[in-house]
Amino acid sequence: MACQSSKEPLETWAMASSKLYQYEVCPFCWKARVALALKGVDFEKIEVHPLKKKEIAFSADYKKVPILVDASGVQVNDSNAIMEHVDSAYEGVKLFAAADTDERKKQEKWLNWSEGFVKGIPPLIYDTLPNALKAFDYITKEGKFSWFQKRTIKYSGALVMKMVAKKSKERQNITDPKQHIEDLVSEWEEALAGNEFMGGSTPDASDAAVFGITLSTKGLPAWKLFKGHPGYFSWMKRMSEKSNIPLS
Ligand SMILES: N[C@@H](CCC(=O)N[C@@H](CS)C(=O)NCC(=O)O)C(=O)O
Repeated sequence: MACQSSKEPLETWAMASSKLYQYEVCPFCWKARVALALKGVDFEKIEVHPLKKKEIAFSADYKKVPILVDASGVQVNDSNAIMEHVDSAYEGVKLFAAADTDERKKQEKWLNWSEGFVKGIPPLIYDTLPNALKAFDYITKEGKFSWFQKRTIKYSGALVMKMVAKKSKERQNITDPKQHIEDLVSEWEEALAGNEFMGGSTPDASDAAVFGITLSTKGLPAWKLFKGHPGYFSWMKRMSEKSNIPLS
């Protein structure tokens, strides 16, 4: 399956050499995708079977996604580590400022904030079984898995994620998942304080993280929530332009 190249021009080129092992609906994977796109790095997306995970069998100890295997064969696990690796290994917009600077502290602050933001997403998108099934619908459109595999992933994935989301909602004391995300979106809008990006005139790692997390809801009912906040949506459009990742 991997790539829908006509829709995502900069993300997947014919001569792709780096490989990103991912799930299409995984917000952490989207963080890595945005960082790679902002840096203009060509890469191939490899969709991982969430139950068998044979695509990442090469990774003996780390069994989560995203995993990046870069053009030199270096394996990098974890979305934040991937963003840092990509930033230091490639030219282009700087996602991270030098350590111990005020700029870096601000980036760390909003990256930490994004860890809370991402936790609010599952309660929102897997709140009911129909919504959870919708979130897994993408799998029926992907070409790589067999008909049977697609159905197994869709139904088992939706059931598991609905349960995970319910537990997560309770743990976080979230009473209204929609309102919870609305409040965080307003907080982000306010913190932008009229700047184009959290990084100022160019996106930084926190912009990449928050935009990536937002993109993981593309096509789902939750997506409308983000588009309903004018300041946030304008920032999304600017991020879309910079990363060349379309919003539709
Ligand atoms: N801290 C990691 C979290 C990655 C993560 O939790 N990924 C999930 C998918 S969204 C995963 O692979 N879970 C294990 C599984 O599916 O078995 C990161 O930022 O990359």
